[in-house]
Amino acid sequence: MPKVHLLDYVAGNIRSLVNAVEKLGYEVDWIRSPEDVSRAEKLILPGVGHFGHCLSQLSQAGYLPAIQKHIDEGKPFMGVCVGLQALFEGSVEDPDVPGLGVVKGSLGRFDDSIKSVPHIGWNSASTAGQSMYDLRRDSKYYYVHTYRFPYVKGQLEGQGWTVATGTYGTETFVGAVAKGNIYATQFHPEKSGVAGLRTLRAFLNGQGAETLGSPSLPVDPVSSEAKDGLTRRVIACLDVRTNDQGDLVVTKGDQYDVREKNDARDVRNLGKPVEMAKKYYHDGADEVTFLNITSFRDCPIADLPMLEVLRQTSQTVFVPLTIGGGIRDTVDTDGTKVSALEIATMYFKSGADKVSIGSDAVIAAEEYYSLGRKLFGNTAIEQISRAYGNQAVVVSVDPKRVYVPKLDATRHNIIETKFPGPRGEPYCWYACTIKGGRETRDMDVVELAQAVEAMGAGELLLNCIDKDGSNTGFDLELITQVKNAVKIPVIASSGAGNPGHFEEVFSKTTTDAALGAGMFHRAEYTVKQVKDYLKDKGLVVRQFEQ
Ligand code: 1PR
Repeated sequence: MPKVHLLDYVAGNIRSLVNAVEKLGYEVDWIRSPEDVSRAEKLILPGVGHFGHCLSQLSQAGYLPAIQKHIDEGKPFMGVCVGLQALFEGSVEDPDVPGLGVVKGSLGRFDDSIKSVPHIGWNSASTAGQSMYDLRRDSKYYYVHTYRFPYVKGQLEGQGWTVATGTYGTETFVGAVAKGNIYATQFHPEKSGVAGLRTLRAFLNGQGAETLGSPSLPVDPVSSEAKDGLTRRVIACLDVRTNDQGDLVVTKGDQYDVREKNDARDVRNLGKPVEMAKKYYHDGADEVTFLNITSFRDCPIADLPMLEVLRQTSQTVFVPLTIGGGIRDTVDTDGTKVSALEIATMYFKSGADKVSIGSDAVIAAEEYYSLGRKLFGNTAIEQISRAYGNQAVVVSVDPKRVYVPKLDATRHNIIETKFPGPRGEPYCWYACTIKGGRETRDMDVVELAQAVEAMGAGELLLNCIDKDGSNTGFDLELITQVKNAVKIPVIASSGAGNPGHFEEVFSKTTTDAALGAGMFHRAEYTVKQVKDYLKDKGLVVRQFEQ
């Protein structure tokens, strides 16, 4: 098998990149010291997390001169995400840390005044008709980043670079650059489905450099109406637990009750997690989320069943994978203390791209307010986001409605609702719960959202216990309240019953993504049907590429 060298500077989840490279028929050889770099023919610099962390690690370990030499010798080099950013001179993310300076210019932050930041999702990498490592104008690629190099026509081209761009809101940014032996992408090819594997293959096979800058392939007429810009993200969610027979199954509750309504009260068994994830990937799901809804308490941490689910899924599913459930400081069966960060690290090493924190986030938020909104860097959210970047930390919220008769009936953030309570109450607030909805806390969803945003969460998975499994559509009032309270992206969840509900949530709220579970598991609709419906309604979506 031909080899490609990956630089392991211990900066985050690179399992997915290894899986993608192996899928394309290459063997990964690790670079573990600067001396190893001279052995590399093709070198990939993956990048996750902070610009400063990445560059400081590389600098302290003595890698920078070795990378520079590799590039200067004309050997193939690819940077991914922060690996692209490292090629620039610097970034406002860490102004004191210099980049490699291979590309002139410095990165800035996305403007979050009218859009969510980080920029998470599927966007274009348009090359204005020039060929660049088999990037296609009609394809979409998975981005997740807060800092970007703004595109100014002619600026980088004047330095000899071929440039691909994406557009987020009103900002057009650099999605990829290439020149001679160098190729770098802001998006993650290893998470960009078939389109991502195609461009990675072009780099590995050495097919991109010779044709760089020449006129690209004609646009596929079937999909040529596809526009630039971020697509509407559709996520499939699998609630997973062991049933009473000890099998790991995908289940689905109504208002979080996952047992059949008959006398036996068996756990609903809707299928096997890895197989179902694969099916949703092929149906065009933009992401797959696994929620371990029971804690698997009696199991040694190293044998957590979700680790194996992730390992197997990430070998064939090339879209982002999120894992939630049980991410908190814990004590192993042998009495060893294991931190939330260590558990998250195990999940990242097994192929997860994001971890989702539920109960522990509520407890941390309570502490945050009780300590006068001060942060001490010790919560799971802070520790994991510091190590892996904010984009790797999702907070899963399990709120439920509490109706009140008057605006001043509670200190909590209240909304006036179009759906009055059982006694005609015209107002409600959303109380946060923990332990899968079993315990309600004196904290509202706005308080939680703002606290976890301050701690460094990169995204909110906004469930709603009242709507869960109801097939009656998303809780638009809840989503609007939370969207107005934070800048980070929000994933609307709970209640999806048909494709129209997805269109409704995207057109009536500013949600950044929408998630469905039961309607997909019960085969009432496929992800593809949802995407086709959204497309018919004029919304931009990513279609699955064969
Ligand atoms: O508290 O950090 O250990 O995390 C536990 C995680 O497990 C949380 O993310 C919590 O939401 C989830 N969870 C716990 N118990 C249940 C349950 O159902 N009994 N599932 C549960 C939550 C909600 C959604 C669901 C949507 C869409 N499931 O993920 O998929 O509501 O469903 P629908 O489209 O069918 O309406 P921790």
